[in-house]
Amino acid sequence: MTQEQKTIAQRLGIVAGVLLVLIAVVYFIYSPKEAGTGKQLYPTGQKKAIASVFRAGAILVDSNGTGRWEGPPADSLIPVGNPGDIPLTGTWDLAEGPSVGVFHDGVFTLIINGRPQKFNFGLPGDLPVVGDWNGDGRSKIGIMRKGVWLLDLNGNFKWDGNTIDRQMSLGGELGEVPLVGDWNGDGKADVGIFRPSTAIFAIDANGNGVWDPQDKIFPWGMPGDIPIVGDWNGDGRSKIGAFHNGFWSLDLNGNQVWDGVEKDQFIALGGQPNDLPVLGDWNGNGRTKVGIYRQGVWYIDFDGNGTLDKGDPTWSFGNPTDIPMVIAPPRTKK
Ligand SMILES: [Ca+2]
Ligand SMILES: [Ca+2]
Ligand SMILES: [Ca+2]
Ligand SMILES: [Ca+2]
Repeated sequence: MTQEQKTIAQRLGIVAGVLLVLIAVVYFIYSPKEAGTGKQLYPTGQKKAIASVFRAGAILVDSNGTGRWEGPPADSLIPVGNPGDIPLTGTWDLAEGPSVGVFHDGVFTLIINGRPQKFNFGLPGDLPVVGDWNGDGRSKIGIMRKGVWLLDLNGNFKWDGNTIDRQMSLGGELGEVPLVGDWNGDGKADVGIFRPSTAIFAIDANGNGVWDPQDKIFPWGMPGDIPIVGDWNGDGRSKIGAFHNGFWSLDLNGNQVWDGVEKDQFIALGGQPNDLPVLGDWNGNGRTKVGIYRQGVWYIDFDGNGTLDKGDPTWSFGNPTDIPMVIAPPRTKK
């Protein structure tokens, strides 16, 4: 090899090296993970519930969990929905993690891999529900229409008929509130209703998608109460409760009977006219705790001792006309 050939070889080597570095840099910036899945709304590996609000045309998420709005990229602003839509949250895609969406007149618009995707499921006037009906870890959609439920059991966001998906009957009176919870703790979401006119709950307690003698119908709270669902004691089963003018009653032991404050829980928290109840596992210890959304301020019982004290933070996230949403990973079987 002559000196000239050596020099050319060296230069070619340098050029090749530089090209490799450039390719690596370009790959790093535009790697499939970054380009394909979009931004995760909820930090990976977390268990704590975080704040979010629906505002006409957008959902804002406190993605970094600081309890205040810092704007993108620390937090997330997702343009989706219109005034009057019903906001939803769920883990539509396991790799993406907890996400959001809206329902309007039989159309679900869900944010999947960072993009809005529309699914026709149900009709105008239906009430949307979200749950992990088959226990695979992913949230699925469904609707309740005057006591008739259509649940997307196989999770393809389409109604495939009641042999592949699930149709069931529970409730039927006007004004009933659909409820979703894992009443029997098997990792699959079950349904129920609250009838505000008479303060009656009815739940598919054995979670078999059929109303049968093992299910439960029982009085709880007072007419006009707002029904709530959570795992108050962290045993893996969802329980019910009721909120009314700042007073909360929780069926802590999950037997569908009020056993007094020794075994169940009574909480006084909130009570101003426009207070909205918010529920979440604020500290990630496996128990659902209560909180109040008041005109954009979140007063949350962070440590779950049933009272607001100095260990409980106050979050400023949202404005007076926003609808609060709590975002967290789906519960899994214990
Ligand atoms: Ca389906
Ligand atoms: Ca269940
Ligand atoms: Ca049943
Ligand atoms: Ca009880």
